[in-house]
Amino acid sequence: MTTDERERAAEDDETGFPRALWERLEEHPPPPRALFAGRLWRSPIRGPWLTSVFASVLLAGLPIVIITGFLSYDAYQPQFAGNAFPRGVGLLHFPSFPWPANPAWLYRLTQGLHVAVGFAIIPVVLAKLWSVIPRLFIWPPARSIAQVLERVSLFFLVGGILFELVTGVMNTQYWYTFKFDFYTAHYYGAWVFSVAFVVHVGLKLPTMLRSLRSRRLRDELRTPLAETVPEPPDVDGLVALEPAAPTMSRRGALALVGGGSLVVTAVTLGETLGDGVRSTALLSVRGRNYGAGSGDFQVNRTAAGARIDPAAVGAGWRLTLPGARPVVLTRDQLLAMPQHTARLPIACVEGWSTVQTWTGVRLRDLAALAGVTDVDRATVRSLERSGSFATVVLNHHQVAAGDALLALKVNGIDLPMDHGYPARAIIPAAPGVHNTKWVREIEFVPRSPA
Ligand SMILES: Nc1nc2c(c(=O)[nH]1)N[C@H]1C(S)=C(S)[C@@H](COP(=O)(O)O)O[C@H]1N2
Ligand SMILES: [Mo]
Repeated sequence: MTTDERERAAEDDETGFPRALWERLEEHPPPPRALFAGRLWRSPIRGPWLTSVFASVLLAGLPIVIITGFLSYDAYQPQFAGNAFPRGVGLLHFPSFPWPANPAWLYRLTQGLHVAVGFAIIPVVLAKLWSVIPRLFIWPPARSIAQVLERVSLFFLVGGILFELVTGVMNTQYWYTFKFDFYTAHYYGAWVFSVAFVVHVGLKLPTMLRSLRSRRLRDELRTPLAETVPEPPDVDGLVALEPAAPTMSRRGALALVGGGSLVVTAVTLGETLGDGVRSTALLSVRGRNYGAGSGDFQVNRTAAGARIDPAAVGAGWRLTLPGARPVVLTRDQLLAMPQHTARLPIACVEGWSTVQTWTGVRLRDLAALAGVTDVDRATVRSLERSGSFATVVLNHHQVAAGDALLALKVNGIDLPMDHGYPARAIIPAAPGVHNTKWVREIEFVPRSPA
């Protein structure tokens, strides 16, 4: 459409008769397009304005999900071999930086947002896809190189968001029916989607802004079903050429989608916020209510599940600090060291979190005991010897932080077996996975070898 035509179309919009567009459609009737637009997709409320409203919500929400997602990758500290995540990432390395150790709620916030906003946008994504479905059937399918490129980017955009939402939700539900590794797949999917998203926004932002201006939200919210009429025909073919009678107003559609988001949020957010409100998380697969005891809170994997030999955590258990002069400590010796107490969250990548009161020995005190004053990193090893929890590498912030603990107690009692007895790491601001349970060894690596 030329600028001239667009101006005329805009003028005609005011009177409800977009002559220029009609003329254009009559001059170049694209038969299959008319067929689908007229017979198959007949909703009278589908049109560029409604699409743009959904788009603007996604334009606000998706960057939050994308950024917090990449931050989560960083929080896993993939620059350290041993924190093998995501496995097999070669070229697509997001620049890594040492994840900070404060504020303590950092990962709880970023990952909570990732999962909560990710859930909340699901109804909006579905509505947006519904609103543009006629575009899937435009004819001819390949009119120009530019159009082919746009459609290829749409394939990655739509495929990418659906893949990310489905795998993300499945991960929060412990539903690993897929054969691939969740983290690797979700990470590569994130790159595919993010690039397609940036391209798509670049191509469509002007259309979105123009379409948003074509109607006033306030007026739409006042328009009942009886007065709902289609938007003027558009060059993109979203508006039905033979619209059916309306069964829902635009404000009804917005309320339906918004209500859907609220319901999804209401049944998932409790798990993210944790503790007091957890019982509201109807979609939680982890149990909504724990007992009132000091050790009664979310368990990611039980000692039995991790195949921890009860004999290995009895009186014979020792903590080893390897180094130039290795240090071997009993639990009583650890308890005899200065104890520090901190209220810290465990915030899992899966979106749940819980805040508890932990007591134990500061990691930096253990480093000093091992003779390492200028710590570069520390490798924490578990009695659990296989799988991704066997070793975790912590950066220098995470060792130096005053609240970074080898915890021996929680809420005033000895750690329960399932929470990592005899000792577990509790690292402020870190993802839950870095809070290694059933620790047997911590190797402090100095910045410059002594
Ligand atoms: N050895 C070991 N440590 C572990 C895990 C594990 O399975 N094995 N799970 C990790 C994960 S993913 C999380 S979120 C927290 C959960 O701690 P909790 O089970 O005490 O709630 O422990 C972390 N430490
Ligand atoms: Mo976790």
